[in-house]
Amino acid sequence: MPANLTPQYKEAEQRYRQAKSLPAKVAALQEMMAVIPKHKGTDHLRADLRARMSRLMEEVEKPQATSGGPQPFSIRKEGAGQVLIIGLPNSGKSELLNALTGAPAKVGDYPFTTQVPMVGMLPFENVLFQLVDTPALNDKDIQTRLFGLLRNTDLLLVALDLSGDPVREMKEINDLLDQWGYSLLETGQAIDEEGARIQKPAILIANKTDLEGAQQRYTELQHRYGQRFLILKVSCMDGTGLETLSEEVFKSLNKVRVYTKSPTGQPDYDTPIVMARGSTTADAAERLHREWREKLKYALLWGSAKFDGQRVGRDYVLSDGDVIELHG
Ligand SMILES: Nc1nc2c(ncn2[C@@H]2O[C@H](COP(=O)(O)OP(=O)(O)OP(=O)(O)O)[C@@H](O)[C@H]2O)c(=O)[nH]1
Ligand SMILES: [Mg+2]
Repeated sequence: MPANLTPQYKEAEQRYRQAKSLPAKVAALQEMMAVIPKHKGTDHLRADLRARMSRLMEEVEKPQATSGGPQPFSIRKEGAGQVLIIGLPNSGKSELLNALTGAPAKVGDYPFTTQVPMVGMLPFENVLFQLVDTPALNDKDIQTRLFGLLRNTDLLLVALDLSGDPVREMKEINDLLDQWGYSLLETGQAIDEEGARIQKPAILIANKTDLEGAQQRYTELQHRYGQRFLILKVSCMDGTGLETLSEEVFKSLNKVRVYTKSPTGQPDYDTPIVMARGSTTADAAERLHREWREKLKYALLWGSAKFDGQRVGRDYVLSDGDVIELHG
């Protein structure tokens, strides 16, 4: 299988082999991923590079036993899903976190204000998402750790600046993601587990719509990327578009909320079980209590059932808002 590797690739590979430090290895591998010819013949090799990068990232993310200090880029997931705000400098990532969650992220009218990720909780009806503001994607000093953080996240909000050139920004972001082995999942596209890239669901956030000329740039952006991605027009300044954002986040995360009730009681609508779309009554039972998975014989269902209180089996696929009564 001829891979037709270029001298540039071979040079980077040599540097990779000789690299002594972790950052040097990542940098060389990053270059190999960037310059490798992209065709069928290199599919295997690219998947292998991506796996190597994953392993390196794991090492990067691992808390250093000696340092003992805080690990700001290693964030424990909380809530119904983790959502990362990414983008270039000054696009309003931190302002967006503040506007949506009230978290006090530092905002500046100069680039690279944010140096470490910052977390807030984003409410939608009766659930909370973990929203994370991140440093600019093109900040070389934090790239290794930032792209490590991207690996396990559930959804990306790509912040674009309508006062600049959002189409160019989007291209630059795509290139950076590509270099680090990522790609954005497009509308209607299913995740390809075998693919050479880590695909991440994403919503484009066209920010600063309050500014002069923003509408025209939004139209251009929509024209260029609207078929492939959901684009939301927002302003952190006057609040435009922010009310609907959390609902779109919920939809993009592909989750359902299910409520349980006892035979005599009422469902508790304040504490949903949040599960991936496609989950079954047996999955819900397990979330309630581990033994319930084995114990469950059937459930009574209100919501997506044909009639209230319909009896359904263990493999019944639940819909958002369903109420179930478990029977062992
Ligand atoms: N007019 C207007 N200005 C905004 C809006 N959102 C953010 N800004 C301004 O844009 C500048 C950059 O905002 P930040 O939130 O710091 O941008 P950032 O993407 O976090 O920047 P880095 O941390 O440097 O990557 C600040 O001066 C904000 O006040 C908006 O919706 N409208
Ligand atoms: Mg910031």
